[in-house]
Amino acid sequence: MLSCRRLIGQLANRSQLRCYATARLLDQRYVELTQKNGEQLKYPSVWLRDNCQCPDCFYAATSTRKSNWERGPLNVRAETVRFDVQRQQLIVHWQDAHESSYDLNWLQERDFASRQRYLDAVYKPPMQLWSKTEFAANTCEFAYKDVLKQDAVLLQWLEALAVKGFALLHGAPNDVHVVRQLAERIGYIKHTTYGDVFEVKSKPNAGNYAYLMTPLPLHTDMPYYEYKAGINILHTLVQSESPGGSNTMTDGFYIADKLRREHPAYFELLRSVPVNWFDIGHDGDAKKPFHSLWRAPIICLDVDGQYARINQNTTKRDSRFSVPLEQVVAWYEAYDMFMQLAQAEAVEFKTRPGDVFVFNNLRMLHGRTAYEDSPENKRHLVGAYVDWDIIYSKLRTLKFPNAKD
Ligand code: OGA
Ligand code: NM2
Ligand code: ZN
Ligand code: ZN
Repeated sequence: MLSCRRLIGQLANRSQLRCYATARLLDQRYVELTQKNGEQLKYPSVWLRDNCQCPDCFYAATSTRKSNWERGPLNVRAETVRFDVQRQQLIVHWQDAHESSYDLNWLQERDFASRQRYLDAVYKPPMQLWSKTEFAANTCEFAYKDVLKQDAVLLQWLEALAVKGFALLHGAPNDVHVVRQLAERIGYIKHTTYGDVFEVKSKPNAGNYAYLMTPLPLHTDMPYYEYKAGINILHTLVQSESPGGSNTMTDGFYIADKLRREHPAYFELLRSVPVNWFDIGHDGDAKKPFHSLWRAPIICLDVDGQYARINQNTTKRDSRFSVPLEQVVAWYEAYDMFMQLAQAEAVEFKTRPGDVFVFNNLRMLHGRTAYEDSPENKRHLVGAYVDWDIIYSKLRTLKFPNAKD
């Protein structure tokens, strides 16, 4: 039998279709709705009052609560509750003579028991972690021009970045503005101490290890930033014809998870011991000096205990290790295991001119194999960053253009 919610979804506006429900007050603290099929929905009355939808309490133009409470709604009790079948609404009468009504649909969408549904659908699509052998199956590829022209493709690209952690674009023109165009297609480019658009090529007096032709071991960019760059957009204009110059990549969240399963004590050390990440110098000839410093562990979890950020860059790890002496050796053992696992799971591929390699810089360890750079044999990439706040926002506007309604 179809659930009430599905019926409403499928047959909206057919007013003859009604869900019968009964409402009751439990201990004046909760309101319980029992639907005809026996399904129950339960809401704290303080939350109902806090989210009253009447024009005195709610400003429809911005879909937000009005700020008429100084201390919050905790002290107003519900007096009576009933379900109005005709209007398909829960009606609450409060002790201060206020009345609130809530559409059943609205309540169902805010069911506390199904809260994960909202987090997965709207907050962030669940990530799919992958091992080396699953690389091909997780590779999503798009045509550059389609990403620029079609919103549906832009959405697929951003979804792939959020879920798989990387994606490849093909067919970009030989133009240094490609990365800016992609960043602005999403929203806003990120300005950093390396500028907004940066050129990755072998440079004399290189101000960053990435601007050499030596191997660039697995790392994440900018661990030395509190607001670390979200995605890295790397456009290949010229690829080295020498052997090497290939990209390497490992899913850092997959590695963290493997470490957690196989070596929980090491995981705990890398999750908890803070490392000082630093970057001191200046970029190119502009000579604007910088001194970046951010203290954070290698594996960072978010408030839900999900993987949030990996920090790793050997060249940016400060020799000032500001932890108790007794933690140091154990930390190095854990770090060594993490890097062994990361290297064992690293994939390697060589981009061609016109390719744009885009990846989640909070998640993917990435690097590059050594190459020979000479006047006749060059390698030239152009890069830019975009923050995840901007990307998720764009993704949601594409997926839910009527979110406010
Ligand atoms: C970087 C980087 C990869 C490459 O510049 O941080 O990871 O292919 N570059 O040169
Ligand atoms: N670049 C490419 O974190 C880093 O310093 C990695 C960043 C120089 C902007 C390289
Ligand atoms: Zn109200
Ligand atoms: Zn990098």
